[in-house]
Amino acid sequence: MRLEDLTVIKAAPTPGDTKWFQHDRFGMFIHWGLYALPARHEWVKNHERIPTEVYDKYFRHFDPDLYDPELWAKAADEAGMKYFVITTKHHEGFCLWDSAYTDYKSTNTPYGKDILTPMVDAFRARGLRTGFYHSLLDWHHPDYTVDACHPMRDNADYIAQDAGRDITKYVDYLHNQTEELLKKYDPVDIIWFDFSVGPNAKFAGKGKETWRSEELLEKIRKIAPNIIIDDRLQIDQDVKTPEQYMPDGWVKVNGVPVVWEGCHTFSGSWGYYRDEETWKSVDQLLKMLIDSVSMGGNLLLNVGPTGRGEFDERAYDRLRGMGQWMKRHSRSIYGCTQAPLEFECPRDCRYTYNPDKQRLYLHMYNWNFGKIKLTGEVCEHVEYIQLLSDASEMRYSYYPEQQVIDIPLPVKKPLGADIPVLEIFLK
Ligand code: FHN
Repeated sequence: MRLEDLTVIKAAPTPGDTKWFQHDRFGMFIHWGLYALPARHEWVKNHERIPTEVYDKYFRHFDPDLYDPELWAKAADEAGMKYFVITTKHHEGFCLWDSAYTDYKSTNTPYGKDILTPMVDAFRARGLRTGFYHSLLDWHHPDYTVDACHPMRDNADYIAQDAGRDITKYVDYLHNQTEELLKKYDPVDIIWFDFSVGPNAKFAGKGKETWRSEELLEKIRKIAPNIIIDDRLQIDQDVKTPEQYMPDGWVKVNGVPVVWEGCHTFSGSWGYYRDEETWKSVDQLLKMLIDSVSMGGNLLLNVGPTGRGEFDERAYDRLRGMGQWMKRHSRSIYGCTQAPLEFECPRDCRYTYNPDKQRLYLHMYNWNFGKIKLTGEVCEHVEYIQLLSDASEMRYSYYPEQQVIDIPLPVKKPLGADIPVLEIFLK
């Protein structure tokens, strides 16, 4: 087969501009809010059924004196991340910017300043695209009614007061703040709403009807026609968002491959969780990135900064480790996607493919000392092979009758790459 006749999957077209997104592949999620102070999960208000009047102690003590978004942007940039998505407001309702629609914002805390503007400026200064995560749930707003995820869902007195709450006023607030954010920080590249609440035996759910999602999408597209919007308004837009698991293939909707981005934590919590220790290794995190791209997707990897405004050392350690690999191997990530379906991938390896440059990348999760064998359709297209980390030639023997290529490998894995990659030039 001719190279151009091979089967290379492409995602269905999207309303927003996802071309840059599918090229850049790798972003930083940041979950930061008052929940950094209890430091035991961003759902602490829910988990511990904390009433707002008690939770307000975190508002009164929010003073991230060591906050320096330029350090955050540097860490993201050097890790190889190309966009960031910050929680402008999480479920607790606390806003990181000087919103005209609420007093529950960083400018009214002891910190006394707008958090969001310097962050956007710092990340843009390093060339990263801007994404806003905005919670649909709001456990602080006076008109937000109780549902299956509400911290007060077991409190009969609080539930009884729902009669006096008007959820449509909250949804007006949601729409107003969305428009405020998009206008104030234009051009925003991604808006990441989260999430629609299912019904249970006790409470109604909150979905696209509650949020007036169609109306909200129209307002958003009027301000930012090319913005990327996620799927959690219950109306699919530009990107599907599998969370905390690796799909087993290119994500599809009704059998059609779509733009997708997996979002994951380093540890067991999105918000800073001091005593939680299930931190993924650099090797695991790199394989999550490679696996995502090998299936045509993106990886959005989350950091939860501390109440002092810093990334913790465990996060810096993982970001530095990923950056060391990305420094020499980002060519196998940026601009890459799933390899042609006709290419059989060797055992314990992953292919990624840059269709524009006609280069195939073989990521070796295990070092098959002695040799590694390519088989089938790919063999007739190989023109040259090098080790990506140092551009050293990898000589090989091609047996056209058997459709096999043998690539001798030294016993010891070459230095410079925990996950070695062969760059295969195709013809
Ligand atoms: O409840 C949130 C959670 O705190 C976090 O923000 C994740 C990130 O995608 N989204 C929701 C859980 O799916």
